[in-house]
Amino acid sequence: MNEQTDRVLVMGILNVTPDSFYSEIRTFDTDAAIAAGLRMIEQGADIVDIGGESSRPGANPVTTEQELRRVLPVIEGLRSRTSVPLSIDTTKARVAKDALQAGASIINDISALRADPNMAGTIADAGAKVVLMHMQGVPQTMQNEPQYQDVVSEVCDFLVERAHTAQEAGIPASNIILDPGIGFGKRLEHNLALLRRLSKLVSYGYPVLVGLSRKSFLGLLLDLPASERLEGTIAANAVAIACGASIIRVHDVKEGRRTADVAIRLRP
Ligand code: 9MG
Repeated sequence: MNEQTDRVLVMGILNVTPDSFYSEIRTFDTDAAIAAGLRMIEQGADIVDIGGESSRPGANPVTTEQELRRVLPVIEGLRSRTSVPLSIDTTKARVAKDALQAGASIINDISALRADPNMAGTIADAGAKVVLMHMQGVPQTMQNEPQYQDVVSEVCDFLVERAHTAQEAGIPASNIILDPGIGFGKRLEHNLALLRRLSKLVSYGYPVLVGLSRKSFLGLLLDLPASERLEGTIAANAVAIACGASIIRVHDVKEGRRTADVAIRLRP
C-alpha cells in the first residue's frame, strides 16, 4: 500500500450510521455523506473509509440489507466523482463483494476475516486490499474485562497468523495491512503498550494502520469527551508515525494530513 517512506496515508472516517461515537462526523443522509467524503479528499485524505455498521462497544448489529442500503449509494456517489481509493468497513462478505463492484478497493475488516467464511475468498477474487485488525471478543462485550499476559506479543502473533491465513486464501502479502485495533477489547494500559511498542508490529514488514482518532483511551488520559480529544489524537498519531505507522485513520482529515506530513519528517 505505502511502499514509499515519504508519505503516511490518511484514511478519513465516513460513518453512515445513526450511532457513531463521535457525533460531529455522523452522516446518515446519502448526499451529506458524499459531500463529507469529497470534503475529506479536498483536505488531503488518501483513502475514504465508509462504514454502515457501528463497531463501538455495545452497538447493535445491522442486517446485510440495512448495511448495503447505507453504504452502496455513498460508494457509488463518491466513485463517480473521485478516483481516490475507497475502503469499506465491513465484516460481511456480501457487503464487501457489492462494495468492491461499486468501486471500493480496500476491505477494512475489524474481525480480520473471522466473522464470515466467504470474506477471504471474496477479497482474493477481487484482487482487493484488506485491513486485518486485532480485536479481543466482539464489539457488544469487548470492553468487559479484556485480559492479556503480554498484549504486544499476543496482538502481533494474532495478526501474523491472520496474515498467513489471508495468503493461504489467495490474498497476496502486498495487499495486506495490519492494525493493532486500538480500543477493541483493550484497557488503557493495553492501548498505551501497543502504541509505545508499535515498531514491533511494523517489523513484520506489512504496512501498519492505526485507528485511535478521539478514542476513549484519550478521554481517560485527558478526562475529556470525544469532542475535546483532537489534540490528544494529534499527539498519539505523531508517536504512531514516529514508530512506523503507514496509515492513520482519522475523523479530522485536515489535522491528520498536517500531523502526518510533519511527523514523517521527524521519524528517526
Ligand atoms: C471501524 N473501525 C473503528 N476503529 C477502527 C480501527 O482502529 N481500525 C480499523 N481498521 N477500523 C476501525
